[in-house]
Amino acid sequence: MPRCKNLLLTSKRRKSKSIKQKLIHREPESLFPERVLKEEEEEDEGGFKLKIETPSCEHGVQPLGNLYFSPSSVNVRNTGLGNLQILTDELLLDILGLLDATDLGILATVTKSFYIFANHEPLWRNLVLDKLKGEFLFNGLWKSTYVAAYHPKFHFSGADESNLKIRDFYSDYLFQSWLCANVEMKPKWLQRDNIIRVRGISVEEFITKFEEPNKPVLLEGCLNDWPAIEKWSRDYLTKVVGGVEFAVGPVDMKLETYFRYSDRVREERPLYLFDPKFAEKVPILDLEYDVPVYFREDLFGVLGKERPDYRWIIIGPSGSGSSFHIDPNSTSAWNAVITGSKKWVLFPPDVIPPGVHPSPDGAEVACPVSIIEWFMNFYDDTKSWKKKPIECICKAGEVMFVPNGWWHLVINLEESIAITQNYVSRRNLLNVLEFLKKPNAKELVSGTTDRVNLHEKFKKAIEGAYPGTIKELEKKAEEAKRAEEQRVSFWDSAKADAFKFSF
Ligand SMILES: O=C(O)CCC(=O)C(=O)O
Repeated sequence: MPRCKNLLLTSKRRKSKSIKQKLIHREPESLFPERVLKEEEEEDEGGFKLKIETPSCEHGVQPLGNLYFSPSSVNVRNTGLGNLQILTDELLLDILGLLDATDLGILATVTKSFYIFANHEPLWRNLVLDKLKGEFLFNGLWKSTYVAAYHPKFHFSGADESNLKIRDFYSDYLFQSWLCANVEMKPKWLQRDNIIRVRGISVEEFITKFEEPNKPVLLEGCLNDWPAIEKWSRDYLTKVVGGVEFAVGPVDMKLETYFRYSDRVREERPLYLFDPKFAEKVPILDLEYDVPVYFREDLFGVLGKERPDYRWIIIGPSGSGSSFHIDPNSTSAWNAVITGSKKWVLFPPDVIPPGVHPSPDGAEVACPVSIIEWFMNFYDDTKSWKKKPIECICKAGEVMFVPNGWWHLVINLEESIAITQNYVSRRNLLNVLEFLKKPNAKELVSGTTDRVNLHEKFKKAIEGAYPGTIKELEKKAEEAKRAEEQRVSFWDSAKADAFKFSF
């Protein structure tokens, strides 16, 4: 995962999972899958609707299933790759990712197949980010952005060059990549709303009903006095931040440059602005929001400047977001939407979301699919599960409470600006200490450079600032554990007695 907050997540490219059959049962002559998708959508709610003004699939690439309806039965993908045809598309693209722009350009002239692979936009995105860092003027396509930066006098011959159609090229991988960049969220993915919403509850009620039992909740009406709610428009932010650069994936970018990109982007995983130092960089932003009353206890504060990263400004276009992860260092979090809206899907700590594969030591999480592909391929799996995920749409002015250990995925339904903070309170202090003490803390702990010593430093600072607190919490936890064991054994014996009586 490119964002620093989500170091637990190593995002891997999807395995090419077969595209839903319905996409491929089409007339052989239909070379433009998107037209067919639009027609199918009307009558079959299992189809996908494309965003308006979706360009046809890059260079006319079709899903592999279409090959079976092709009169020629030739896949130009293979004939044009020679001996390399045995490689999977992913592997081939990984190899092409080692080439520089000139070699890619040359390769694109070799065969139709190489033309398609060497023009694959994510390869050019990597080249742009690698070479130009955040200093690029995105013009809608990564390749032409790259070329414009290095050869300003060169002009693409317009749409023709960037969208040359190749007949009889079939690839699920490339087709899926285009589909994911252009598909609309289905209404049924947005419908489920089973989160508890509260307004104006007391801090005590929040603690007993949600924080203590570690349950998510959506808090309404607690941002009313934030100046940010009134002020943080695009124009205002661009003006107050001036030339300051923010963290966007692997690079730093000026806000203006980022908005230029996000206005034109159409990709499966849009770059996301996620900056942990925004308040230090632009102190006025710090003055325009306030920690909601429920989250004022902030025990990592005892570490002063040595505390791990804990607050972020988040900005992203529709379709951007965070794929499944658990928040760092066993902290809980709140996420306040200032403009826009976000769809949330959350699973409790004991339920691993479908399609997600954490390593046994928890140091890595492989989530092979993008957010949108997760909805396409895994969302429906949870329909029959007893433990359903918690879902909702969090709108401007609302705050999500994300309890520690919960898996969550978030997708922006429109351009959104949000603030999130991760925190430690007495309710999760023991969890956090236990997490920091793990033998593989070096891999697990994030948001700080001194990962190994964080446990000792934090424990010592808490003991200094709040003497006796850790002991007291440990005693309480021990009592709660004993009470739970007694409750379980009472029911076990009651069940055993009932069993005896029934004979
Ligand atoms: O994209 C978002 O707003 C969610 C961020 C998130 O999940 C996180 O900060 O842990």
